[in-house]
Parts: sequence; structure tokens; C-alpha cells
Amino acid sequence: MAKIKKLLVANRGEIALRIMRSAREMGIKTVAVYSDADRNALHVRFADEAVYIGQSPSVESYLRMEKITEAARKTQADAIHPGYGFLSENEDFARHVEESGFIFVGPSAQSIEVMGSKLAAKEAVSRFNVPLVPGTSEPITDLVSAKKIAREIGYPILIKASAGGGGKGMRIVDREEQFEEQMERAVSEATSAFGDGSVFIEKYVTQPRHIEFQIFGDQHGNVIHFFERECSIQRRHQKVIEEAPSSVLTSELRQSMGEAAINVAKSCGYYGAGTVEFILDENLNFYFLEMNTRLQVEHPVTEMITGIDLVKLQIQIAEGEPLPFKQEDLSIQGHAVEVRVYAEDPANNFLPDIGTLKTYNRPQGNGIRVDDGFEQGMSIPFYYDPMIAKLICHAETRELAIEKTIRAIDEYEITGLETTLGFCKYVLHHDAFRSGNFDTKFVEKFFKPESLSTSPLHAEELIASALSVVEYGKNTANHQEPVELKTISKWRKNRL
Ligand code: MV4
Repeated sequence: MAKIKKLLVANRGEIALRIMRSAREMGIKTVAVYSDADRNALHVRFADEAVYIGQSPSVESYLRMEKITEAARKTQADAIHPGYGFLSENEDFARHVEESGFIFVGPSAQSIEVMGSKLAAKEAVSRFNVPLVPGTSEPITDLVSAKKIAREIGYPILIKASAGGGGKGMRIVDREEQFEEQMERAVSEATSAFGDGSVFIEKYVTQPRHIEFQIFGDQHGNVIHFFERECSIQRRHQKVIEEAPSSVLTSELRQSMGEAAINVAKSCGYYGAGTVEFILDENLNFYFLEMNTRLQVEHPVTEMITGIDLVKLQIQIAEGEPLPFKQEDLSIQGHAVEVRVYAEDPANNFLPDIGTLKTYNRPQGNGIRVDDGFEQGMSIPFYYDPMIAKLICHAETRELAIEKTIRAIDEYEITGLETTLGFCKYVLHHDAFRSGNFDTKFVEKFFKPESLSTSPLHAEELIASALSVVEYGKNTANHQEPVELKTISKWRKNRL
């Protein structure tokens, strides 16, 4: 068992900070790596040491394997945590880290490789009693037999790229007449995007819910799950709001999905933190889709309902410790909601609105956690993901957690750029969200840019706002109407 004394975090932003905080609590020294754009970033200031690894574009810095192991060598770190994104699911990186003599805080290169290919993943789980969407388990090579299978499955079907993921390389086919054309497109897209033209077909589940299970394995063959996260509120495959637990799972369904998730992990000898993604159809049938071999953005909702620090656990597992609890030791406490705060303008097709955080004041209070990597006055670099923060709220029930999240959004003060906070508030107020009866089509079905500006205000608030503007106008020598109108619309947006 190798105790980690110094950990290099091969990442940036909120997740780098989040990982370093847990490491520090464990008495582990931390090393940051940074690019030009991140010279003054908080993860660099927080770390015990920091190493410059290159220019701002991530291909010049955060994606450079040798620069990262070189930084680890220079600082005499003994382990490397990849965070999420960047090199976190790159089996070559996991291998490179270990071959360079460092502990990789993550799964084996081989597990990453198997789960990185959807066809290899299907093949691996096929002997482990895991429900799969009806479809093919081999790459399509012959159009005639593929069409025959599609007819047996029944339209609509979905063509997926084996090397795809997160919605990339998928094509819906509604009728047989479109089959050939869509197949050709799918293969050529997969070839140019992933360098691997292998595709397969599945029955298309038209309005699924996205439910994922947090699992953990140790290096001694034990695997447990930490319940599910409901991630159906997403926009173009980008998650917007996540919660735990899901409001649709019964304890029986949770148990059988949990068992299936554990089996997925066992099918590839998994250790470390992982997420098993399922879709759930309208009859509550569940199907395994893919496994993510990293710590996920939305892991805090699981931490809130289980009381467990998943990063500490990742580090203990990487040190070779056995899992410190059994499945029976775990239970769900209350409910947690996470909203992602992006520097994007919901009124303008969610275009990135990077700029400077003119004001930045976080909400506070019981049950509120903010994971971020910025402070007032800092700019959001345009080279990386425009996520500013994650706001996570925990309370006894789903209703209370939603109310707390709305209160926290109202308290959050961000100026200088547009954010997705108002959009998240719109979702949290929506009847379909409140009822728990929604699917992955929620944003498509219920959100229009006008939803934000024309949303009805409470009558009293409307009158109060009108009066205050009149008062403002009376007391202002230089009457500047456009400025006032802008103020009102901002105010309204924040009041959604
Ligand atoms: C599907 C599906 C319906 N039927 N597979 C999208 C991301 C990737 N993980 C798999 N995805 C889907 N696979 C079948 N057979 C619908 C989706 C899907 C989806 C899944 C999870 C979360 C959001 C989604 C949004 C659109 C489509």
C-alpha cells in the first residue's frame, strides 16, 4: 500500500480546487499545473506548488501528457489526478502516468479502453446480466442484413458510433427509406470525427429519462454503488440541472439498477470512481448506455445525499486501500439539486458570454455549497469550458431542496456577463420539473428564449418595479430612459 504524499492535479478551474481541498485535508501536498491563461487562477494560488506547462490552448498545455509527467517529476509528486475532461478518459494517459512511475488516481488503462468503445462495453457486459437496448452488438458491415435487423427491432432506430459518446455520432432513422443515406452519413462522420467508422444500431427510445449510478470499485475486486443521479435536464447533451435521488425510482427499481451498475463495473474489473449511464423508458424499463470512467461534474449531489467525500475515496482507492464501507452501510439522506452556472446567454441561443466578473457574490447558508474557480474581478478565459460555478443545495425533501436552490439563485449576484442562472430558475419553477414527470426533451419542449423575458411576474412585484422606476425617473436630473429599461429587464431576468 503506497501512501500518497504529493498529488499533482492535471486540471484547472473548480475541479482542480475541489480535488486539492480534499488532498489537503488528508495531509497530502498539492501541485497545480497551469497555462498562460491561468497564470493568476485560483487553483494555482491554492496549490503548494505550481508548474507552468504551456500556452493557453489546451492542446498546448492541459492535453500534453509529457509536460504533465515532467511537472510531476520536477516536483517529486507521487500521484496524478486527472479531474474530468482533458486527459481524464484517455487510456494512453493512464498508461503513460503509470509507466512514468506515478500513481494514476483513476481506473486502469484497460477499463478506460473497454468502456471508451461502446461495442467493446456491450460485449463486456453481455455475460453480466445487464439490460441493453434491443439492437446489434457487432459493427454494421452489410446494409442488407442491417436493414433486416432494423425491421425486426422496429423503427425509429438510432445509429450510433462505437467511438462516440455524449451524443456525438448519433443519427435517428424514422423510416426504412432513410436507412441507407443515414448509415452512409453516420459512417463517414464517425470516420472523420473519431478515426473509427464502426457503427451499430439500437431501438430509439424516444423520450427517455437519463439516470446514472455512481459506482466505486477497489483494487481487491469489491464494487459498491452510491445511488443514482437524475440528469434528464440537459440541453444538446449538456447537463443543466442534476439531482439525487431521482424522483421516479422505487426502492426496488433502485436496487435492480444498482445491481446492474455494479455488474457493469465488474465486467471490466473496474476500480476507482465511475458512472454507469442508463436510460429509462416511459414504462420504467432501464437500459445500460455507457460508462464514464472518471469523476463527474455532478458528483457533489451524491456527496450531499451520502455524506461521503468521493475525492478522498478516489485517493484511498488509488493507494490500494479496500473500500471502507459495504453497500448496507450506505443510505440516502435528503435530496440534493445542482445547477450549473455557465457564462452563456440563454436569450441568445446560449452563446458563450465570456468576460469579466464585475460583481461576484456567492449565496450562503445552511445546505448550500458552491464549487467554483473564480473571484470577483477575474475574467473567464475563452479557451476553456465556460462553466463559472456549480451551485449545490441540500435539504430534507425534493421540494425543500428546490426552494433552497431558488433562494440561492436569487442571492447569487453576478454582473459583467450573462449566465444560465435565470434559465435554471425558470426550470426549477416549471410544473413539469416540479411534478418530477419530465424527460430528456424538457428543454426542447418547454424552453424558448421568450420564456425568460415574458415570464409573468407577481403582480405586486410588477407594480413595485413600475413605481420604483417612476420614482427613479422623478429624482434623476438626466433622464436616461434606455438605461432604465435595461435595468428593468435585467431585474426581471433575475426574478424569474
Ligand atoms: C439513446 C437514446 C435513445 N435511444 N439510445 C445520448 C448521449 C449518449 N450517452 C446516448 N444518448 C442517447 N442514447 C437509444 N437507443 C437517447 C439518447 C439521448 C440522451 C441520453 C441521455 C441524456 C440525454 C440524451 C439526450 C438525447 C438523446
